[in-house]
Amino acid sequence: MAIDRIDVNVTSPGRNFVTVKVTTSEGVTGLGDGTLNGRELAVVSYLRDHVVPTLIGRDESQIESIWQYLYRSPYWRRGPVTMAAVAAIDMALWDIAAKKAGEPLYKLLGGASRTGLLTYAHASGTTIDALNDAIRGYVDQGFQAVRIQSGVPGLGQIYGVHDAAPGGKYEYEPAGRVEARSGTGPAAGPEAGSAAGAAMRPSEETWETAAYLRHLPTVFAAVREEFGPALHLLHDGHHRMRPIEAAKLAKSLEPYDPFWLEDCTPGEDQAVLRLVRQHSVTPLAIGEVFNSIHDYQQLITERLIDYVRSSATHAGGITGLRQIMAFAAVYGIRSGFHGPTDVSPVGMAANLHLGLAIHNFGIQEYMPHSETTLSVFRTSYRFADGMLHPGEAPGLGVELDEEAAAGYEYQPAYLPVNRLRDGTVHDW
Ligand code: CS2
Ligand code: MG
Repeated sequence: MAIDRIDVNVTSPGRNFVTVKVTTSEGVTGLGDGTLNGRELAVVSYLRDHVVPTLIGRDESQIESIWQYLYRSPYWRRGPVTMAAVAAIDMALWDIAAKKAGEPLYKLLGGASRTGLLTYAHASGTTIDALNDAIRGYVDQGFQAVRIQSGVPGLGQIYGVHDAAPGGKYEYEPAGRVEARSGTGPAAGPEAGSAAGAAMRPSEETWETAAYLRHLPTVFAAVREEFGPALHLLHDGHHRMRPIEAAKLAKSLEPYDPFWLEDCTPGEDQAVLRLVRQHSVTPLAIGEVFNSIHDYQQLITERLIDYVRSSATHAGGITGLRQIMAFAAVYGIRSGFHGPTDVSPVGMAANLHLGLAIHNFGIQEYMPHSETTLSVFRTSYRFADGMLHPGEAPGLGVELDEEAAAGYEYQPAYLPVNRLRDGTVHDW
């Protein structure tokens, strides 16, 4: 039994996805997600040029050893591109192992620790009324937890904030349908320079933290008044605050009992969270841009966070994320795995199987993929009464319809850029 063949599939059914398919000498196949939003083709090259040729002929059951081989042997460790590539292979090997056992993957990870996974939806609105409409839609579907993002008076488009289409379903793609434009685009920021040669640019948004800090507590107050105390409310700060601003926000949200405040500061300078902790008991979640256990060392050992936000896709697969969660368990820190639409259905299934099995599960993010995406990736996970379950199909339980996938060519698409009013590039 050996790895016979590895295909790297790139498809764009509504948004871009990178999927690995590993085929064994016995004809068993496994899928893995290596999608890195806006940098997809870098992962494709890493896989095709540097990973695939080294794995052909290896024993596909040696999942841990292959993970260590891909992680340690190239000398250049970690980083989002590398770890997304490692993740894709790792998931595919776990998928194969579970299919060979004829069991859903969670049974190989220790079995179910719960009956389902508490999950949260994304609700947003440019106004509080629009936001409340979106929340109501999710509550009607059975969600018990909702992430709330809102427009800020005086600011224009803010990342992740959209109203429902008139008379239509509340559905949006927060992370990638902002397509790179050909041509010049608006001149923005001090480095805009000459328009010539600016072939592709992401869109740009304007940000002002003071206006946001004034407005957000009023949004939480209005939502609590409308929906009462029981609905779990989450919020994503998208790394936009300085430490003292983050502490101020965490403290000002306390009366509204948030489930968590996510990414209140940029993730790199971790000691700053001590300041936020000194001033507030609002639970903190960080980690969607991290890619290894080492990124969490200080956050976990100092108990500076309450929830781990990584996904299997961006943190080295099931093997990488399982390491992080075992470490977090020692400190009583729980999972809040990243589940936006730029984690493919394959990556989402990996999150769900691991979440069902580990003891320190907390909550799972869930942005349902579009119908177009789901016509290419056939899933067996299910949602009911605010809970997700990975399903009972052998392996990860996701199939890739390669013929359908071939109909959706890769399209360059980038996340937007965030600037202060004076053009300074800002975190987001
Ligand atoms: C967001 C994501 O899900 C989240 O919490 O922060 O939409 C994130 O911006 C994208 O996944 C980036 O690719
Ligand atoms: Mg986030």
